[in-house]
Amino acid sequence: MERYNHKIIEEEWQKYWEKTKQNQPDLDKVKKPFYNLMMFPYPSAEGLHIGNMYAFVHSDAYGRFMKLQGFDVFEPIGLDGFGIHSENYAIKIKEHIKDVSKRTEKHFYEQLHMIGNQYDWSRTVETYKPNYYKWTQWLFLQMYKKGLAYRGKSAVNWCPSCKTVLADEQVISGNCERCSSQTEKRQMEQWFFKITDYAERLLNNLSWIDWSEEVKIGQRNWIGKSEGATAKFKIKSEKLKVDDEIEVFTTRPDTLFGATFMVVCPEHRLIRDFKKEITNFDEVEQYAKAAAQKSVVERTDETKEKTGVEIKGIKAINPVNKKAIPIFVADYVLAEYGSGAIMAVPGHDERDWEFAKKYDLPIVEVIRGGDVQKAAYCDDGVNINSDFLDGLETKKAIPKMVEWLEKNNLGCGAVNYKLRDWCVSRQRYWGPPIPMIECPKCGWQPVPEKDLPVLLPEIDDFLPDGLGKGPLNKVKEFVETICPKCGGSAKRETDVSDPFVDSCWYYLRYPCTEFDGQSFDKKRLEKWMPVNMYIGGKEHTVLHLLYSRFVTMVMYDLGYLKEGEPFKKFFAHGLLISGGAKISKSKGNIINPDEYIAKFGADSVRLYLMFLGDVRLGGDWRDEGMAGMFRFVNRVWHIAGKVIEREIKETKEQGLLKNMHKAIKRVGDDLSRLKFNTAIAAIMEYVNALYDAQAAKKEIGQDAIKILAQLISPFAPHLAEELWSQLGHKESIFKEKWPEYDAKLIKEETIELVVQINGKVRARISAPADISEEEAKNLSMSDADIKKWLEGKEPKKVIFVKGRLVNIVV
Ligand code: ANZ
Ligand code: ZN
Repeated sequence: MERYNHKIIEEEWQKYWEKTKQNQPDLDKVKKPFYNLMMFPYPSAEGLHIGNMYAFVHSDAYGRFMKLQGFDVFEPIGLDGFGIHSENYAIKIKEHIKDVSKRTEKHFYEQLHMIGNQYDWSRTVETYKPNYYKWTQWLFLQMYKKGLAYRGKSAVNWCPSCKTVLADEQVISGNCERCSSQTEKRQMEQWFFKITDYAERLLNNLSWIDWSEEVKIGQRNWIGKSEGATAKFKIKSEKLKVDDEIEVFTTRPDTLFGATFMVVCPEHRLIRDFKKEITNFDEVEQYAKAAAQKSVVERTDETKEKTGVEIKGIKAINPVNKKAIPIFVADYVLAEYGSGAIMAVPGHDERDWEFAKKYDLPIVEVIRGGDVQKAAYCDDGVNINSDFLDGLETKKAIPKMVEWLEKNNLGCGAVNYKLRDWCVSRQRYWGPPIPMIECPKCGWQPVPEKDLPVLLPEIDDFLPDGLGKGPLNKVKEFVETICPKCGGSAKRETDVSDPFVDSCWYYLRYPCTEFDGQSFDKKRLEKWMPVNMYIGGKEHTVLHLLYSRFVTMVMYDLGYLKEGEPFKKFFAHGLLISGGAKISKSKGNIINPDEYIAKFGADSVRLYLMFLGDVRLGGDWRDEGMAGMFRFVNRVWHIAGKVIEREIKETKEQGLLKNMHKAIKRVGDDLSRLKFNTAIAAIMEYVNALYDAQAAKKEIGQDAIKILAQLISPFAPHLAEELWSQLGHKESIFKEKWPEYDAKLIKEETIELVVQINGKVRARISAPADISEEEAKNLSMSDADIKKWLEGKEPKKVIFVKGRLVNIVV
């Protein structure tokens, strides 16, 4: 056999796949559909970097493995090209976003071809093409019709650098998700999707979908459900008789007897409504104005000293004991949560306690358990100083108080969510225009569906001006239109929608790209939804993944889909770093995959990326490692060539057969659990065994190479195809079934090692039956799940039961 020439081999097989259309399943005819989806990429204009490839090749190896299991795998690709990210880049390099996008798309698809993934290239989707965004606009209209899209004024996040509003989910610790600038709060009228209507369902379904616990916890926290009660406090003016009441939300209605003051947020209506009665209004207003400017992060910073101002001239009446209590304005109470006002219980809430200490306010103990003059006691306990609640435990006291509030018409049981509605309008150019028209007579009117798409006009000056309107506002021909209801002159909405609206439904489009007259086809999707395996980054825990679930539920409710959840299984990959550091331009450690593919071939790059460590945890790219993997691929090539030349059909040697079947089992088991790196390690051991056999002059049959080609095929598909064809096969290796192992041959060679932490089973890993105590410990401690459970804690003791279990005591 000749020297290994990846260039020729890889080109040849990529052409072959294209010619035979073997990666383009007939979506209506196939019997065992498997939708293998990789998170929608938004390519940067520099092209794909190695971090993107990292995710893509894992997803592909899994998809190829499923194909070998006999599934009809559909693996689509496309690009999410609309959005601030691309637009900011175009502005930076002073080119038109349209030209940049064209160039990016070309380069992006070229790069993806090179890596050899089994994409169905006949079904690509690009969000900025009118035949796609027409349906994004259609989606908006469905939301509007269902009363789930509305225009509302509220304090929204404003990015001064991107010059647009952002959704809450796009603000990460107070900073813009796209450009990292600090965001501000602005009172503006915007379009929202009412995701809060779905809060309970979004939460409940988490109990059964097959996602990692980490991502589920992220969504649960973001939705942030709290159960408690609302209570009404009457407001009393010292000068006048005014009849008003303020509602508070509390998770601890059982502590009402301990509420010794009230705190409202700086934005609260009380300050405006009682302007005349407030005797220190200027001071209050000054504080409120300054506080309203601060970010949520600043306001909720627990390490910062509490500040506030008493609102003099008015008092609140505690509904249970009718005591008049002072009212404060303080920034630690947020406008967006609950009712923007709280009953402060300093004895049992830390923030309130700090505040009470600072302003010398009474602290009353109502739950027994600590010394509330020294610190707040925040746990459950037994009520005291609480009249009809005295002697009751928290679990009983809460419902009793709720009952009392309801009976006296002073409040009721209530549930609160942290989740806010999704702000979807953006004052930018590069997105789908929101299909709404404002008529001076008829108000807001939706664009009739037959008039979609509302085309994004081509304009030269697409820069945002930051005055609160998007660049489209400057385009007269676009803005001026006719009211669909009365025919009078009207104006188009000039905001575009958030790129997350583009990406919240793309997986419905992939299987339906040929349908021109509809966004997606219900019957087609009955077969293809929900997605079987979704792989992507966990940074989208509350962004894309939450939006997609919401939109799928709405489409389901509208009768367009048969399933109400989009992703049966979501698997989060870790991040690739390079030389120990995050990959970034400023660190000078950008890895351009094109170069490495040219030098070592796609197969070696793929193998290396998947060998770097547990994909859940990410990996660290090192050039030496890459070169080492290239040597391994050459070793595979060399031994295969030698064996094929010799023309011995069957391996008879028992030791080698054992190795072969062990490898089949290990690679298959590991791949089905997405343990790519250990699967590759098993292949390497097998290759070593082949070399040992050769050195010992044992006869190696071609069956040994056949198995090697099959085992390596999900990782190195070109190489596998080439070996397969040299073995005399006429069809693609991917038409073959994954090999089966002979259980008798490997009996008791491997066991399932149960790993416990403090006696609880936390992982099961396959290990050699004769594994030593030392090895078992090391293997357990390096398991990704175990690492996560240990949270960096050092074990106190490790108990080992030979052939069975490891128990780590911490
Ligand atoms: C009285 C009380 C007594 C509270 C007690 C807690 C402990 P979660 O669990 O996050 O939902 N709160 C209500 N609205 C607020 C707002 N807009 N800004 C800041 N804090 C607010 O928190 C609910 C608790 O957070 C509520 O219950 C309220 O304080 C406070 F021993 O009311 B609690
Ligand atoms: Zn009109």
